Amino acid sequence: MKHFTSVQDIGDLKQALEKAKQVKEHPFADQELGRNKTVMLIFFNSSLRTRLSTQKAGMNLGMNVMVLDINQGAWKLETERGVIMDGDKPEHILEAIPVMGSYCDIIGVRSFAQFENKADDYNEVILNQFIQYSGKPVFSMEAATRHPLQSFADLITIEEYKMRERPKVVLTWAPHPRALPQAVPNSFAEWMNAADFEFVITHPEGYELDEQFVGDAIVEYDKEKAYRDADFVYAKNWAAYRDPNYGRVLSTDRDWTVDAKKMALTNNAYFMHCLPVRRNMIVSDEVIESSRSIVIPEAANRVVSAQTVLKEILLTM
Ligand code: AN0
Ligand code: CP
Repeated sequence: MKHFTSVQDIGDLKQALEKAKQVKEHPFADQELGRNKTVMLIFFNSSLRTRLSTQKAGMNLGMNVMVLDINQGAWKLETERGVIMDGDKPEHILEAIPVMGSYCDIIGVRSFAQFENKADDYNEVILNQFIQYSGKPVFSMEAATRHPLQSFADLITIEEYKMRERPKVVLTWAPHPRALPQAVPNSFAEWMNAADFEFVITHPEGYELDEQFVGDAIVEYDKEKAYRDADFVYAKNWAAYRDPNYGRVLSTDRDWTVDAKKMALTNNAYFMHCLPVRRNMIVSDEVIESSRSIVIPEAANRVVSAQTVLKEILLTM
């Protein structure tokens, strides 16, 4: 694997899951593989899980790990070519990227959708500049349109907990006060479609996702109907995708909060969320604290997904 930005880069999913299982069972088996190799984690946005789990994954592989928060201590970066740089940004990303690439062997990038220009977001302008100009393998730690390390961890978790071969997985929109990217739901949909589960997406009118990610999923606007017989309920907020509302909050209707009443419609479903989660907006205290909530093992599997991906990149270097 050269770069890791979407489900397509991981290859056969069954094999990837088998590799992840090996990594989880023997986390220190590949300490030699990463020796004297440096992974650099670059954050344009906040993070708890991605930052720590990817560092841990690198350490488990014997790698050196460097972390840079662009907005805390680095120079503010200009990202557009051709601008006269007389404003508040002292450095251009076109120099910063190859410089950072010269200090490491693998680069991880977190760069959320900015909701300023839909085309820039959906063309992954920032992530692709890293791929083009760093000269190093690049992996996404949540870019504008996808969060593949999260989705891979989600898939690993579902495989661990599922009681039938083809479980019913429901992705439900849930309310949130601020505009959040579509990366997590886009990516989750992409991975669930690839895994060929019974996959249903439910959201209020106006929250339709990009069709390239929805794929063959069933979109059910009646949330009670969607919840029925679900084995997994995966909650996430996202801002509107469709024009003219791209990046806007259209609803904060708490009728969509995941609560015990809706969970009672399911096949005793497990509750999942990528975290961080706002309690009693996205999910009630009762549901997230229940024995069916698997958000902590889901987050723990972020080490496994990151380590599996880093290992695959190291193996092809
Ligand atoms: C981010 C998002 O919704 O994309 C990161 C989730 C992993 N969440 C927030 O900004 C709260
Ligand atoms: N789930 C996830 O990516 O969390 P962080 O934003 O804390 O990294």
